Amino acid sequence: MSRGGGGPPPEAELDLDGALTRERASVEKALEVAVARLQPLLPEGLGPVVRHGVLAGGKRIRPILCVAAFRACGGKDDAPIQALAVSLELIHAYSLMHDDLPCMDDADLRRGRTTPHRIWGEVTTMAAAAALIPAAALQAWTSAEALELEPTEARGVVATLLRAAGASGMVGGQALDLLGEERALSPRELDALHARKTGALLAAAPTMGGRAAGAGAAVLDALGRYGRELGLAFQIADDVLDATGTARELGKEPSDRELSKSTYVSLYGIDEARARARERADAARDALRAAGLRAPLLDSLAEYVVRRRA
Ligand code: GRG
Repeated sequence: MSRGGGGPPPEAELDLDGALTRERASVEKALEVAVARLQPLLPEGLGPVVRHGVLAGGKRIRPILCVAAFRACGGKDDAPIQALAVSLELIHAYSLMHDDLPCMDDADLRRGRTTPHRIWGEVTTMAAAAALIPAAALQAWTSAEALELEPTEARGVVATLLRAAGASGMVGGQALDLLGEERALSPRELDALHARKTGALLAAAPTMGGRAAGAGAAVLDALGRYGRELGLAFQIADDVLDATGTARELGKEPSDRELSKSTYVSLYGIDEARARARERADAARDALRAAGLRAPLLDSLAEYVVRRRA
């Protein structure tokens, strides 16, 4: 995969671990606020489930991508963008809670902890997770207002989130995944599935950040391409980790083989899957460079998604 594209020279090295620690701390604070706002509205018994599902760890890559893109596009105001960014994490949290249910992956462990349905039961977990979907939409809408976006931009930001979360994005991808179990998918089918299931929300994150900062069409296009490539790199790396990692390392039981899923590893083997993840990450970075976007954190995050250990 070519690097360069005529843009500025490669970014100076960034202390990614330090940056991630700082960014995660900001995300956690904003998530605490979002969850606290939801607590009094929830029927009795759902509060702790929401806290467990949203606040119990996680890499927080989606909100970090959103904030990083916002800053790269000249955005300055931190509190409202953090609030917007966590709308992505609320959607992500609900999806993991549902994904772990017995009718889907039937998982006991997530982020090194017992899954909520094993503690509070399926009905309570399903309801608590479902409450996060409209909460996320509201969170996106109120923070678009706080960012004082023009109505068109505000609508665009919220629509980007909801489209990525919905039938043409994550939910559609998950449905394809469930329906495709026990069947060998072609490379094209697997890419299409994961572009929706995992890629859509990851691609929405930088796009929302860019839109919130008032980026123009060319930059938004580059952020979209960056996000789509990074999304597929992330999923390929996820499949490699599932095939090579232990429950202790991953914080969850590896499950792809047990569920007879088509994965990038079943399709290509571990070495080629790793190489393909790296190609996608390079393509993501190329998209930034070709648009002349100086974005050291976004650049490093593309590297991070393929070298992460969990
Ligand atoms: C009922 C069809 C239907 C859909 C409901 C369950 C669901 C919606 C969607 C599932 C989406 C899903 C689980 C996608 C997987 C994405 C993925 C690779 C998750 C792991 O993300 P990380 O590694 O997790 O960012 P952490 O724990 O770090 O937050």
